[in-house]
Amino acid sequence: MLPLLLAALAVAAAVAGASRTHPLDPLSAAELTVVRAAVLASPLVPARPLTFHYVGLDEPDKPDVLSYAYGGGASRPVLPRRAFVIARAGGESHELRVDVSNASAPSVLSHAVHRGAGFPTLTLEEQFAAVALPPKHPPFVESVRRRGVDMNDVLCAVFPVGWFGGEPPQARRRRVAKALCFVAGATANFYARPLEGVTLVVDLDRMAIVGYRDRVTYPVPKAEGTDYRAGKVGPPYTGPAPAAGVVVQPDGRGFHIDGHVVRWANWEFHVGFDMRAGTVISLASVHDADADAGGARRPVLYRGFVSEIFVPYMDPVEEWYYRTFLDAGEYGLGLWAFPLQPGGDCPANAAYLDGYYSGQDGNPVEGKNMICVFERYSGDVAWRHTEAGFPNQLITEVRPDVSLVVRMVVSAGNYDYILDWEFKTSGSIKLTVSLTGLLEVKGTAYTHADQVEQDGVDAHGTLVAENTIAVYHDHYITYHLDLDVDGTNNSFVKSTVTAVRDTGGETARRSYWTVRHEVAETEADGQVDLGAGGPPADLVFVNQGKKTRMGNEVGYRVVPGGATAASVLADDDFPQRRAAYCKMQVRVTPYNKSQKWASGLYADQSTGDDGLAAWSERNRAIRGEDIVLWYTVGLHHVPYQEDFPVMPTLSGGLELRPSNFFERNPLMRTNSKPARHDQPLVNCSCAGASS
Ligand SMILES: *[C@@H]1O[C@H](CO)[C@@H](O)[C@H](O)[C@H]1NC(C)=O
Ligand SMILES: *[C@@H]1O[C@H](CO)[C@@H](O)[C@H](O)[C@H]1NC(C)=O
Ligand SMILES: *[C@@H]1O[C@H](CO)[C@@H](O)[C@H](O)[C@H]1NC(C)=O
Ligand SMILES: *[C@@H]1O[C@H](CO)[C@@H](O)[C@H](O)[C@H]1NC(C)=O
Ligand SMILES: [Cu+2]
Repeated sequence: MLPLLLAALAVAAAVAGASRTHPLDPLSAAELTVVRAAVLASPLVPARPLTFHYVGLDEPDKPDVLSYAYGGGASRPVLPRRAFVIARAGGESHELRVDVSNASAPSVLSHAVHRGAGFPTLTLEEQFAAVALPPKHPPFVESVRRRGVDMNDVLCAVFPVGWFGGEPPQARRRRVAKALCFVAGATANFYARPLEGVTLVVDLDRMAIVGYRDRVTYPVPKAEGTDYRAGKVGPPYTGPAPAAGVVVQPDGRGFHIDGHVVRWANWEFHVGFDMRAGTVISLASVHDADADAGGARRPVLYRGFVSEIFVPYMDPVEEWYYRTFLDAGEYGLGLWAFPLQPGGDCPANAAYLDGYYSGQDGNPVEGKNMICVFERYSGDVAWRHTEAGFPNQLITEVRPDVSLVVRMVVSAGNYDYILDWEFKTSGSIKLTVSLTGLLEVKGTAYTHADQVEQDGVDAHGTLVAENTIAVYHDHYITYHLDLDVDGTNNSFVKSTVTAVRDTGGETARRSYWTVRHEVAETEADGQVDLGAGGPPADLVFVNQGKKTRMGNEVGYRVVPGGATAASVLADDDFPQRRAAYCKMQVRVTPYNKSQKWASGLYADQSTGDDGLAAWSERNRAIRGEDIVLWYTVGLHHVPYQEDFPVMPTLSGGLELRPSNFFERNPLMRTNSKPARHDQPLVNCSCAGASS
């Protein structure tokens, strides 16, 4: 009895000790432990075994959080600490809300059984269990033997099956996934060596193989030339090696982290961690030195996170048609984030945050160094001017562009996504996603592109190595960005550049352009296809109740940062129905605390009936409301040989840029120090460069 009691006391102390807990802090290890105990003790879900598929913060209602964050001073309300849980038991998905405000008396506030389509995120543990099955499956053993492969070299991975029609009662549908296998052998890059043609189907609830196919046999691509580990890649190119980078901050870091709150220059924001979304940025606000209040904190973003990453492959053949991944909903971005490597993933001046999530058994799992925060200076200029107009005098003013980056890396199987939030003293927030990692490749008999051409077939990809086709695919990274520009009452304005013909004028000019402003009334007006080839427009979130001293409505605009592909799949194609939102890069919806996941709460085997596209079809009013921006960064990925065996980073993103938000350029008053040239910060032997 004693050890148990002590453990309970320790948990209570840990929760009580966190009296400084911010209402948006992710659930701590101690809180996750209390959630687990409360769910297992609840008579509402008696069936066993019970597995935890999602445990996350059920954040307090937005008005309460806003008054906590901006209400000021000692009158901060004490807000409840609650968890939202999705658990599987008895073949059903259970939703529970658990209050853990008092660790010694947690209470289950609500319970519901999910009756609609779709299943929760796959746990890591069940994926490990599933990939252990094939080597014990006699037909698979035979397939491996027939290909002359040693079973000890075989590794498998779990692939969600998607949804391809059929309308049986959703609750009766089996929770299945496919297992595909690869050959490691002499390489770490087993994804480059598929056992093409072999597909296993695993029932995840029964943890048994329920389907097996060995349809076609292609040679397993060779291991040579596929490894990416240092020492396995052959000699480096000749020529001078790039010097190792250095970061020197003689006065130390410029930012402060207090719990999960980061303060830097004119910015303040909260960094959270979620097993599905990964990094969550909340309550981002800028201190405005020019504001009437003098240094007032002005809200910009209430909550922002990656809501979904949709990756459909473009080969309709039996082994590939279903590969239409929803990485956040099916796999979990936080679950597949791994410790960042200091000096490589993040520079030497970075600080790190850990993340805790629930394992399948509900026990907390610590993820070390999940998120890094660092100041970046890459030699760029924030603003400058040289004035040569004065006789005998040259005025030059220049400020270095130092920004603050919050980074996470998600390695969902073969791919790696580097997800950056960059805060700039100009008031901008830049969001960047960089793709790297290993391509998903298909085994083939082809060894040269001429053979493909002679056969006159669509290879559905690029031959990147002998017997290896890198299949065409897309990446759609959808951000949920709840902008609150100087408050929650915002409108979405399209400011369109409009050409005007002017022939009867006083001068010889015949045309010019001007800007027409159009306020979006409903969700239909809030949809923008950036690739539609219409006239260029600025997309601005404004607060129509707040004006600058000049009388302009304060705003933030959305600046696409390249990568604006939209899905070209047919509207009635099943993967497209599940991710229908990918036809428009920009959508605006009214805020609803429950509408977080673009692909729906239950993404695995979802049918698209509960996602962003379905919600915005209600065409609700969005003018003068609390509204949310959904922005999809899209890339059609045609692989090239340089993407093999590991892909150099390819980036896209967007910028949220102040637009009549400040009275003038806020950089004038930021406290950024130019590098001192009397004391060089880096040791550079320039004489050596000519040798
Ligand atoms: C927490 O719950 C315990 C057990 O019910 C109770 O004795 C205690 O007063 C509660 N603490 C608070 C702060 O409500
Ligand atoms: C939102 O702002 C508009 C413009 O200032 C105003 O007319 C409207 O009443 C506001 N709505 C709410 C709910 O405050
Ligand atoms: C909020 O979203 C949920 C989930 O989509 C929906 O059931 C609910 O009706 C929405 N609430 C409002 C007020 O629209
Ligand atoms: C630069 O070189 C000087 C002289 O060799 C040395 O004292 C100093 O520590 C070096 N500074 C850095 C940042 O490496
Ligand atoms: Cu790709």
